[in-house]
Amino acid sequence: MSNALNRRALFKSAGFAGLAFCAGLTAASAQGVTLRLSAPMTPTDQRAVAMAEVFGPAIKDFATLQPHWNATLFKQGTELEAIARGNLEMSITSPQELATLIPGWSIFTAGYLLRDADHQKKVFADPLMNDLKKITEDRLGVKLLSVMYLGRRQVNLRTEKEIKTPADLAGVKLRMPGTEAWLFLGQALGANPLPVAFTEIYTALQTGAVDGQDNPLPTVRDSKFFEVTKQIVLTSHLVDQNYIAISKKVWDRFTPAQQAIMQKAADDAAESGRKKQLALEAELESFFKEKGLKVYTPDVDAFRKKVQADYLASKFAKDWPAGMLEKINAVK
Ligand code: KDO
Repeated sequence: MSNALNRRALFKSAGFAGLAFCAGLTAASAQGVTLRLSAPMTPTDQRAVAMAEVFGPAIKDFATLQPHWNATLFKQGTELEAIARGNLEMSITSPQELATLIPGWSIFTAGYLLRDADHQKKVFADPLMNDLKKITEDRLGVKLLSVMYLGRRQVNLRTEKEIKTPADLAGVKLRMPGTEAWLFLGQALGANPLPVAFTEIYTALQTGAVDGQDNPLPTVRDSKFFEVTKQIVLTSHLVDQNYIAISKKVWDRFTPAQQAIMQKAADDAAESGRKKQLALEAELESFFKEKGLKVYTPDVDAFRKKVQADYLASKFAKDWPAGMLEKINAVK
C-alpha cells in the first residue's frame, strides 16, 4: 500500500485581495542595487551560509546581498508583506507563510506529503508548480527563485515520557511557528500546539513555557535546542522546504543576462545548502546521543495515518488546486 497522501480536492481560487505595491526603486537600471534579505534563521544555518558564500559572491558585479538573519529586520512571518509593499527585496520564505496569503500553497504544509529532498527539488521544478508560482508573482509581487531544503522535521521534547504514537503526545505543549497551517500540523501530530516565534524557542524550552518544538536535526544543533531538551522523536513528519524569494519588481529591473546569473546563483546556493543539510542530518543522531539525549523512531505509520487523514479532512484541502496532489505524488 502506498504511503502517499491521496485525494481529489477542489481549488478555490486564492482569497488574497492583493496588496498595494510601492516601487522601492525607481532608476531604469538595477546596477549596484542592494538586496536586503530578512529571515529568522541564524547566520550559521546552512541556508544562510549558502546565501552568503554562494549567492552573494555570484551576483556581486551588479548587486549586493545584504542579509539580516535572526529576524532582525522583519519579524518572522511579516517578510512577504514587506516585499509586497516594496519595503524589502528578499527573504527565505515558506509554504506556510505563502498559504496565509494564497490558500493553494497549503498543500505543501501537509505532513507526510513530500518524500525526501530529491522529491522536493523535482516537484519545485515540475510544471505542476507553474500556476502557484505565477499567482504568487501576479498577486503578491514575489518571485520564487529556488527551493531550499530545511530537512525532515522531528519532535524534540524537554519531557522524558516515550512517544510511540500520536496519542502519546496528548496534552504536550508543542511549540509551532505562528501560522494556522503550522498549528494544524502540531494538532495533527496529536499535540497541543502553541505559537512561538523561532527566535524565542530556546527561552520557551528553557523556562518550560513549552514542552517541546519540532525542527530538523541541523536546526536543533545550530540553535542549541539540544541543551534544553531531553529527547528527539524521529517522526520525520514534514520534509520541510523554504524558497529563495525576491521582489518581482526588483527582479524585473535586472537585464536578462543579470537575471540568468541570479537564477543560477540561487540554484547553486540551494544545492550547496541542500547537500550540507543532508550530510548533517545523516551524522547528527550520534551527536545528540553523545549529548545525552534519547533519539529513537516511534511508530511512524501511526503518525502518518493520523496526519494524512487529518489533512484530507481539513478545510485546507478544499483550497488545494484540483489534481495537484496526484501530480505531486506522481513525480518520481
Ligand atoms: C520554525 O520557525 O520552526 C522554522 O523552522 C519554520 C521554517 O519555515 C523557517 O521559517 C525556519 O523556522 C527559519 O528559517 C529558521 O530556521
